[in-house]
Amino acid sequence: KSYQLAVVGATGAVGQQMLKTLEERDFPISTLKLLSSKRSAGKTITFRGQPYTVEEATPASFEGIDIALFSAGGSVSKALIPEAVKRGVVCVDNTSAFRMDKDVPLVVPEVNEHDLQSHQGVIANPNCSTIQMVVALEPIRQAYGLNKVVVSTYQAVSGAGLDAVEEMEAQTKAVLAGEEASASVLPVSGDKNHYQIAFNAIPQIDLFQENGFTFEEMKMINETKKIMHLPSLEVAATCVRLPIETGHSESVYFETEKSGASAAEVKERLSNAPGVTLQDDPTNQVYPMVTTAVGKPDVFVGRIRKDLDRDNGFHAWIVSDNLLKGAAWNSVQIAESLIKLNLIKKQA
Ligand code: 11C
Repeated sequence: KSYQLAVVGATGAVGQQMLKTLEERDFPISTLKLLSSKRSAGKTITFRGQPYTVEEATPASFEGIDIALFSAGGSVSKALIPEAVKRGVVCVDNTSAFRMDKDVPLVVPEVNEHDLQSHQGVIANPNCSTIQMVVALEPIRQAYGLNKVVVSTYQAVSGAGLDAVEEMEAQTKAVLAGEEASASVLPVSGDKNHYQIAFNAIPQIDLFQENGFTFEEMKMINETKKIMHLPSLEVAATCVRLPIETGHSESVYFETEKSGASAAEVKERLSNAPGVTLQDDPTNQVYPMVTTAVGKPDVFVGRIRKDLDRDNGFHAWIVSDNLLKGAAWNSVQIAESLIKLNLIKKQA
């Protein structure tokens, strides 16, 4: 069986990784439609050796499509996903547009693949920084329960799109040449002030909310509870942007429900967990790093140690490619799970 697939946002940072992942996974595609906003329509992209012209996404684009992967921003998803669903398309949405809707499953296959069963045409792909954290925390929850999570992130610029990556590169060159570095994208294009990311750390990802947390931090908090089905889990997040092109890192403190597990037992659980690669050997300086994680689909976990004061507290360092497991790979994995579970109705 093969499927009529549409990729919306095909020219973006995530869209490009989606196409690469679909090629690598040999995804069963009968016809492929590459769609984008008006701005990027007309570009040519090669897929499996064939040139495709990117078309502007409109409601009519979705006629006859079985599966659509959306990564063209929240407003595109909000406008077009209802139109696609009306036409019988199963949509995997990589934006935050529908993530917290109660009828929309928010899925990381290693954690809650079973939630796909209840989909009504839309499945949301979580935020990148949430995904890598829950992949690492789920095996802990299964073994010991989970009460509390405190995370600080060290996030790459590609999370904010290709414009942000270009801005960082231009600023880096300018600073090294002793010139003024101009900023117009980061920390977030929709806010009043813009700051240099080159040689900097910016403690703002997305807009501030009334409670003092940023939207990125609130995404990590709310999405984690939803994906793990733990509404009363205590979660706090501080999200920081660093001048790294791709690969998010996270320092995570968590408290388990059961006390008494050793760091060695936690490592053992993680070493057998799906989607996790354990890299934890301090005597040989083995730990996860962006430079070794990028380009790979897994979530890399290390630096696991028991808290010095709390018997149920642990610290870990979690790294993953934000464009792969954080976005493109997780979306393609959701599509593969939908096929495996027979949850896509093929259209005539
Ligand atoms: C960032 N995490 O690094 C964001 C990007 O909700 O899917 C992903 C935004 C989202 O800026």
